[in-house]
Amino acid sequence: MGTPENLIPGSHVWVQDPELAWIDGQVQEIRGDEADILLTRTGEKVVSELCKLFPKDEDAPEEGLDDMTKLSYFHEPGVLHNLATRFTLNKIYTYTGNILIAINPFQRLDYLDDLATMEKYKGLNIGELSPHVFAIADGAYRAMIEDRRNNSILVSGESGAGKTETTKMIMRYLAFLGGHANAERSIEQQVLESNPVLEAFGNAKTVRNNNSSRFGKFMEIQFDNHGRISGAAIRTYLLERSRVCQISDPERNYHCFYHLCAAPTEEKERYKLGDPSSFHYLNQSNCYKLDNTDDHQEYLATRKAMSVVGITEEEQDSIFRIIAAILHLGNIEFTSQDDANESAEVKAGESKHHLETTTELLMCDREMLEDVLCRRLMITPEETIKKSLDPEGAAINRDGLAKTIYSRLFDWLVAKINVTIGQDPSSQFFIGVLDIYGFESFQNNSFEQFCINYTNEKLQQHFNHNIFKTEQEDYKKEDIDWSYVEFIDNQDVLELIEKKPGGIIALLDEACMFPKSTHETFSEKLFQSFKSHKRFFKPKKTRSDFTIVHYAGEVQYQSELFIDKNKDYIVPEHQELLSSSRCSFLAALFPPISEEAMKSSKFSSIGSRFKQQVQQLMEILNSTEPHYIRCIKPNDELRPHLFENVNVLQQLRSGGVLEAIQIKCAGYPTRKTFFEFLKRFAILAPEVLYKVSDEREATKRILEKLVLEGYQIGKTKVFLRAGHMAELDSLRLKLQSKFAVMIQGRWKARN
Ligand code: AOV
Ligand code: MG
Repeated sequence: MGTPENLIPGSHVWVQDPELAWIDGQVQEIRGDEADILLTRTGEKVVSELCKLFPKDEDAPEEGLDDMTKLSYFHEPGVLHNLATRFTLNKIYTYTGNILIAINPFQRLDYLDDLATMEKYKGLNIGELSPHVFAIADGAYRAMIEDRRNNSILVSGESGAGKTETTKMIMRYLAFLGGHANAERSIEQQVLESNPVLEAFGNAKTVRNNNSSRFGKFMEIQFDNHGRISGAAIRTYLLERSRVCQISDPERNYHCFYHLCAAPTEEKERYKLGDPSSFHYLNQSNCYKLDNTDDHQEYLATRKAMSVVGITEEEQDSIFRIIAAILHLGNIEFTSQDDANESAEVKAGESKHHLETTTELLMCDREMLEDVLCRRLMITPEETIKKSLDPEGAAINRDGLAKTIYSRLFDWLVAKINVTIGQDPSSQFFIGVLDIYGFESFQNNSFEQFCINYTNEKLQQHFNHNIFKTEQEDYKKEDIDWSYVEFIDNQDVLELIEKKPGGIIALLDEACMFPKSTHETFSEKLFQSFKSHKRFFKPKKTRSDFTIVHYAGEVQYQSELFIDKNKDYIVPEHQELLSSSRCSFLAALFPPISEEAMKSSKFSSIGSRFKQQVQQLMEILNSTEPHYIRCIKPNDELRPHLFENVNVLQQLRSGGVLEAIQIKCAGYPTRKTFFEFLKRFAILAPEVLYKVSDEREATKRILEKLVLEGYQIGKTKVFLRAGHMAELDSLRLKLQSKFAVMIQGRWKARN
């Protein structure tokens, strides 16, 4: 991409640097294939190969450019420098054509999302004001109204990059556009207040993000014929269940547990709660508090939000009682009745006390709870026997019960919010907003990361397809002169994961159905099946780990818990216990299941169901006009004012942003059918259209009249270069306002 032949002594260039990715300097001398460079920052001299240098635009405006497609030198260092420059000036948004890049500021920038800012962006075309999430939301809203078509806004980026915050801004803006003035429990208020509720129960502090979403969310905001919000539907994806009973330092469990432990004294007494550090499910980590967050205030806010979304006081009481019960349940420890360490029983002392409290809070039978925790029914074709668990087995069993209760509770919350807000059956169109967990690669990666990364692969493909494929195919179809830009497709990773039969999910299901499977036999099967797959390998020095080469990098998965976590199975005794609770709320979470279903204990696969959900989501997305927001995390310390080049570059690469920029710049970011074009722009030069009936010809004449350069006219569409659309639109807008003034003037004159 560099143009070394144009470099001469004195040229300003970008040089590769191991720490900062790119640094700038000036060419001093050129010797053959090499050049001496004087680094601007340090005054040091370095030698670099000519072909590794990139020209630096010395005339670029100091404040950077708000759209990458306007860069005069388009290359990696240019893009990075532009983002860094803007970030220093607190300009966190930058366009790449119609993709918005948003860099997490890790600080409140008030001017970013106040009411005045929303007012400003209302009804403006993209590009008329500085880049903003509101401009994207406004564009989606207007496209929906004008084209009468569903739109979607896809927010992506790695964990902690700002997806959830961005999504909330989009929702606020849509509520602002499509709201019903002054109604306190209006639909839009309920839509907005669903956020704190779902965050309290579905978000937690991780090493990557203090408020990490542990579930995916797609929200369909429905509008009526007048463009007012008339309903909404929230779909959530795969809550991380394991967190309820297992956390590692310095992470936290779900926020709601800490909120409740900071509730007003009277409530804490009612739920028999103490300090979070006294509960096993919370004290596996030393982190109890979040910076800048007061759990007491959060508790009150959650309660209030729950009321807004229609959760009654009584239901709230039950919910928090169940949350408290989970904490007490986690404190029940087991010991062995005999020396053989075989038959578990609840330990004397504290554990008995917690057993008692759990019983009270769950309003169930004490003996039954103890029995359910320590023993398991074994059903064989001949007979049903009750088998004692060993203490370890009992603890696992207890955790299973906790997870089951918590995930049912979460599902209930989502369903309840959906009922309260209500779907509008007569709604004409919607804007879908997707906020889904970002790509994850930890020290330990299990089934959850596998599912999360699979989703991200799907979304990446959607992005690729839209940006790249449609772009190229469109050019091809239209016979437009176009040199192809190669791009990386991730179809092969997707096949590795989701192919049926033979993909990883399918093989996992097989392993789950075969009683003798272990994680080792499962891994072995994977190794055999994908021996020569480009995207899969067995890492060295491990026995059962496997590595997938994802679009965003390699991730090493530990297969230990895959089989267990893939089984969506409720222990029949748990079911029976909970459905017999005297708390009608809890009992209703576990409606009795038929004897037959109970006996068959057929395995249902979480992975396969998740795959199906993701596929459904993709179908919905494919039926909409997509808008993309790519969030970027400027550093891993979650600090304001810190922009780490290497880190950002990695995200730009893995998110396909750089390729998108390249393809956009090289090509024609805007294309319109002749009809669309004329509908919009005939007004600009009506005089040239006299007696022209052919749309193509008409389009041609208008463009010639307006003296735009570089556009191309295809078979059915016109292809415009970056910047053309904005130019045309502003001409149109000027003309329209002139007309408006004229008409107003005449009207006044007449009256
Ligand atoms: P995520 O949704 O992308 O991560 P969040 O939206 O939760 O990330 O952002 C992480 C944190 O960054 C927030 O809690 C804020 O402190 C800060 N932040 C993000 N965007 C902004 C903004 N526009 N202004 C100010 N602060 C911001 V994850 O859900 O972990 O994938 O799973
Ligand atoms: Mg999030």
